[in-house]
Amino acid sequence: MSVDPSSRPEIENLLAEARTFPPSAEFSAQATATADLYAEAEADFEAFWAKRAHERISWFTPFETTLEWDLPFAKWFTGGELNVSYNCLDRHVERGLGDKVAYHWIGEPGDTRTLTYRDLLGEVCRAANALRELGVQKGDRVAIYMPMIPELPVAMLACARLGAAHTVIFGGFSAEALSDRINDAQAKVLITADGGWRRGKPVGLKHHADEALASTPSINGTIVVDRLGGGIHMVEGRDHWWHEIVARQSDVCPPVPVESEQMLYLLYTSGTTAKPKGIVHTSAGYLLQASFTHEVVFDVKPDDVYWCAADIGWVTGHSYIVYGPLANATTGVMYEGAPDTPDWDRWWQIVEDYKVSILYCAPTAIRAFMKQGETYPAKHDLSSLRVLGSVGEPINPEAWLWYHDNIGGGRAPIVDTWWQTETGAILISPLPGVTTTKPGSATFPMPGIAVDVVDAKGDSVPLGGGGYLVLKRPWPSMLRGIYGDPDRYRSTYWSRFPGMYFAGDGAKRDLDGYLWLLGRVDDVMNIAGHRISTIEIESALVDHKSVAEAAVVGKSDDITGQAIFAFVILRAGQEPSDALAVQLREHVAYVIGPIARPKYLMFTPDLPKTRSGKIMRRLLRDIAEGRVLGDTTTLADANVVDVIRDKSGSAEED
Ligand code: 7RM
Repeated sequence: MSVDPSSRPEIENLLAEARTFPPSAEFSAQATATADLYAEAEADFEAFWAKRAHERISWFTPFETTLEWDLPFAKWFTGGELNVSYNCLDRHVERGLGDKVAYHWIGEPGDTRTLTYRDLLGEVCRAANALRELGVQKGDRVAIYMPMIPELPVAMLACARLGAAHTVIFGGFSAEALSDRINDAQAKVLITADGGWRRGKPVGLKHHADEALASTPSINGTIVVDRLGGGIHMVEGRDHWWHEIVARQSDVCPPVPVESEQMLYLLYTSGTTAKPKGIVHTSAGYLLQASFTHEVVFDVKPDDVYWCAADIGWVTGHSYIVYGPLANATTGVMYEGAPDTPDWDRWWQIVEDYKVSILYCAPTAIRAFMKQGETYPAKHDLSSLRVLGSVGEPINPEAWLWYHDNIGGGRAPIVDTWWQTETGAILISPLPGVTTTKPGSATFPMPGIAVDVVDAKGDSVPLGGGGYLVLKRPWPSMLRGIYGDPDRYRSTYWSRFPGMYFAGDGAKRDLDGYLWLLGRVDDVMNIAGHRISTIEIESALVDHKSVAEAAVVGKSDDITGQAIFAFVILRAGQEPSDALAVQLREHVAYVIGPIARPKYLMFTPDLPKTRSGKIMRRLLRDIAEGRVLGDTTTLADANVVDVIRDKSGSAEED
C-alpha cells in the first residue's frame, strides 16, 4: 500500500459530536466566574495572576516579582514568604470558621469521622511537632504511604507547616516502588499505617513498608497509624505509633515561613518503563492556581459540600482534595473505600446522606457505574448535586451523557477538566456558568493559559485538525522540574517543540475551536498511514447500547502496518457472542468510517488500569502482540492481565 505521509494530517479527525449544552440561565446568574476573566487574563497574564496572588494568599512577606522566566525554568512571586498550612487552616480559624467542617470522612466499613477546621489545625500541629521530634526540618523530604484516612491530609499539611516536602506514594504500590521513590527523594521519615479497608477486606501496608525500609538508608524513623487494630510488627527505635508520638505533642506549632519557591511536594509519575520522575511543585504559585481553579471550575460557594472521589496518592487528590479545597475553606467528603462495597450504590448513598453538591471523579468510575445500570443511582435522592466534574482520561460522549442524565438529573453542568501531574492544576475546562459544553470535549483553556495544537513542525494546526497539545506560556502551578535532573526536565517537556511545553497528548480542535483530547501520542495508531487516536474508536464502541467500556490498541499487521485490536467490556445483562462482535465492528465502521473498523475484537470482563483509572494500553499492546509483559508496577489489580491474556487467543478476527 503506498502512502505519502506528508499528505496526511498529524492525527485524523474522525468522530464528530454535534450535541451542545449551554449553561442554564439560573446557573449562570449565580456563577462566580464570568466571561470577562478570559479578557482580563489575555490583556496581561502576569497582572492577572499577581492580582489573584495578592487576594487569595495570606503572605508573611509580600512578593516583589511576579514571574522570572528563564525558559524552561520559572519562578513565581519571588521575594514573598508564606506558609501553605497557615493558608489552609489557621487563617480560616482566625476569621471564625473554626467550627466549619473540613472533612466528612467515611470509612469503608461504615465508621465515620468529622473534622472541623479547628480539629484539623490541632492535629496538624501535633503531627508537625512529632515530625520535628524525629528530626524533620525545613527543606527535608518525608514519604507518605497511607490509605485514604484523615491522617493522610494531616500528614501532608504537617510537612507543609514545617517547610518540609512530602512525597505521597500510592497505597497500592509494591515495596520496590516505595523504596525507589524514598531513595530518589532521600526522605528522612516515612508515615504509614498498618493498612486500610478495600472491598470489605483489610489490606496490609506495613509489611510492604518494612520490606522497602530494608534498603532505604535515608529513613530515620516511621510513624504508623493504627487503622486495622494494630497487630503488626514494630521495629524498636524506628517505628512509632501515631496514637503515641503524635497524640502526646502540643497542639501549638507555629507555621514556618517559606519562600514562594520552596518545594511543597514531589510526586512521582511513571508512565513508561523508565525510572520514575519526581515532579517538583513549589508553594505559592501552586497554592494560588489550585485554589483559583477549584473555586471557579466547580463554582464552589461557602455552603457547598464538595466531594472529589479520587485517591490522594494521585495529583488530583493533592490539588482537589487537599490544597485547593482547604485553601478555600470548603467542606469536603473523603471516602476510604471502593465504589461497589457493600454494593454499587455506595457513592449515591454518600451523596444522599451528606447532600453532596459537587462531585468530581474519573471517567473510569462513570463507565463502571454505567456498566451496572441506572437502577443504582435511581434508588437515591441526588437532587443536591449542582456541578459534576470529570478528570483523568477523555470522557466518551456516551459516558458524559449517562453522567449528565443519571447523576446530574439532566440539570447539573459537567466540567471535563484536562491537566497533568506536571501542570499542578486544571488548565483546560469549561467554566460552568459561561461555557456551552459538548459531550467529550474539555472545551477551552482556562483564563491565562495559552494552549495550541501543532503539527510535527510546531506550526499551529487549523481548526478542524488534529496534532500535538502544547502550552506556550508559563503558569503559576507548573512543575519546576524533575527532582535532581534538570536535563531530563528539559528534554522530556521542552525539546520536542522549541519554546513550548509538550504535554505528550494528542488533541484536535473542531471548527468552533473546542479542544478534544485524544490521549497520549504514544498510543496513536498508524493504520495504513492514517494516524488514528484510540479514543475515537473507543467512543464509537461505547456509543453502542451493549458496551460499557472499550480499549483499543494497534497490533502489528503485514498489510496495514498496524491493525486495530479492540478490548470490549459489555454492560450488565449483555452476553458476548460472535454475532455481537460483528455488529460492534460494523457499528464503528458506520459511526466513523471503514478505516476504523477493528480487525480484532475481544470481550473482556476487565481492563488493566493504573490506580487513577487510566487504561494501560501499553500492557494491552503486549497482550495483543503475544509479548512478555512490560513493567506492571503501577497496575491497580495485577490479576487482570492474566485473565485477559488467557482469553486473548480467542479474539475474533475478521
Ligand atoms: C489529572 C491527571 C495526565 C494525563 C494527561 C492526559 C490524561 C487527564 C484528562 C485527560 C483527556 C481529560 N494527571 N487526562 N485529564 N485526557 N481529558 N479531562 O490525570 O498526571 O495522572 O495524568 O491524563 O493524557 O496527559 S496525570
